Amino acid sequence: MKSFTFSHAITRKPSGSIVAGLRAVDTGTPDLGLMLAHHADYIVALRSTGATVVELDAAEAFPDSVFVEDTALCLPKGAVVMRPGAPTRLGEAALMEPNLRALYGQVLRIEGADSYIEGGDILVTETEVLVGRSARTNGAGVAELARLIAPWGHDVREVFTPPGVLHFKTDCSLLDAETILSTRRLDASGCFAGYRVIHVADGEEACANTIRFNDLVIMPAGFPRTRDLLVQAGYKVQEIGNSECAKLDGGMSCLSLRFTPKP
Ligand code: CIR
Repeated sequence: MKSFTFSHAITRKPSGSIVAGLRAVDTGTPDLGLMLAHHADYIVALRSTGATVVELDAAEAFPDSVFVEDTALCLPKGAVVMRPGAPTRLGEAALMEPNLRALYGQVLRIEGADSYIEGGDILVTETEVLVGRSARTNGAGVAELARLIAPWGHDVREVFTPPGVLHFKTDCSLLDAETILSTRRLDASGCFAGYRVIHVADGEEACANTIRFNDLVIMPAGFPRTRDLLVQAGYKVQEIGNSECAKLDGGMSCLSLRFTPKP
């Protein structure tokens, strides 16, 4: 099975508390109505590929809970519940766990008191699992993940999220088995040696967080030069409005967990 083909996705509806979501820089309060409309478009796009999309209810107690990707890593043989490094997000992982148990035979958990790791820092390719250390993901978290998933046959490679960038995948995405979409600043670190890399257009770094979901590359709207590059490279591109999530440093990958569960 390819690392970009999925039968399922889990999403969570944005809640009214999203206005209190974490952000590096305040660029304005997100508009819940517009975010809900974009979120609905996102789910339509996922479903258009034939996938089953689980829509979880909004969780008011957790302002950032729409960004479900950070709560778990979903692999073919099982799921691993994360330990988010943002204190306000720690409880989101436990909230996600029963939903994964309902779909997967095996669900493990990052448990070390010193281990922190968020799904946004993890890029799964055909051959390896790249994990970027960041302000949210530390060495202990990476090491614990590596121990947990080694028996499932996964090699973890620790890499580094550029300073000032929220997550590793803020700056990159998997486009197909060999190809990564990346900002120049992340690719310059050398972490993608051996892969084919397509750079986002200069000035369009904010669209590096896209997803390949079955036959679609789902990217944020408003980045026409990168969109054209991807179309010319032969990808089927679907643009989704992301203005409100972008105010909270969120993008296309953050909004779903994507997987094919094994019972
Ligand atoms: C946060 O700072 O945690 C949220 N406002 C954004 C999370 C984005 N998630 C992701 O990139 N996987």
